[in-house]
Amino acid sequence: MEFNEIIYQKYNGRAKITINRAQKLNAFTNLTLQEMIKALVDAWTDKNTGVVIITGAGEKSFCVGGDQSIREKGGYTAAASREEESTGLGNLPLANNHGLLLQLIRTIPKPVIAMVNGYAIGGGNIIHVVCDLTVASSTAKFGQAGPRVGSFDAGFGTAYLARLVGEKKAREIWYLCEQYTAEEALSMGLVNRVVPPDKLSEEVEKMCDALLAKSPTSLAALKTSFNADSDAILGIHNMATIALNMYYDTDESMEGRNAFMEKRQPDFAKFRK
Ligand code: 2NE
Repeated sequence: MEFNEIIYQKYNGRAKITINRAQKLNAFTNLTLQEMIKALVDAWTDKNTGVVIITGAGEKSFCVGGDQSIREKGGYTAAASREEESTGLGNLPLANNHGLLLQLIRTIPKPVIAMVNGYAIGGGNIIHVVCDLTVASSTAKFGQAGPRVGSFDAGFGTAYLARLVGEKKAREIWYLCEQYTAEEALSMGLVNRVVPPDKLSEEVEKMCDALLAKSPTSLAALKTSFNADSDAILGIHNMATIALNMYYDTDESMEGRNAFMEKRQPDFAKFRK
């Protein structure tokens, strides 16, 4: 399989997806998301694969969410959709591709480990949130950006996040858009383990060995049963995706995006109702 924006490797029972846009802090485009979807489907159907790793290229970032430089009024540009034709998955809006990716991470009947090597911000944070397990570098930073940049990732990004960290903390994370260290993430239940950056791969490999030594059917059944309790969140997520696509068509949303790109504070006052 050939990819442009991810690196996909399979070895020793692992399928490893590396978001390969380090020059953009691994912000995703539609093509990135579609390639991740294709890789996950391959990992699902490959009998030699028992565990999936998701990470980001370079040392600075896991993923910082949607690529704001290709966002315009109405959403992320159609320019990228020509490239998407190469995946054969059509040109759905970015928010829909993101939702499909989250759903696939949850439903693939194999454990998915997020190996968070730096920034996990916005839609990038939510990718790791829905993974089964998260191992973070001590240099990682976590947070949401939506209300600052004119976006929101509700559903799994809110209701499921709240199950991990609690309602108050989840609201704080979204409303204030602050960043949290890996140690803070560990103490709030957002990640499983924190290790020094030079031990990150080693720790994830150990975790993969431990998972691959277990019964695959037992793990699949456990994963599915853990999901059952939160599967209804998909309905909220899909509703929120419809709302997000409409929001992307507003001046209010563009003020957030433009302020970020112009490196200034957004002025949302005129949009208060
Ligand atoms: C990521 C963060 C916290 C990093 O801050 P800092 O201070 O370390 O770096 P800086 O200078 O802000 O960013 C470095 C370069 O990366 C680019 C910046 O524009 C900057 O470029 P240059 O000035 O060097 O040319 N960059 C950072 N994030 C980017 C992004 N997402 N897209 C394109 N370029 C990006 C800080 O940069 C930050 O808060 N970034 C914004 C994160 C963000 O807005 N994410 C999207 C949220 S919405 C979303 O993820 C989403 C969606 O839109 C739809 C569905 C689902 C999810």
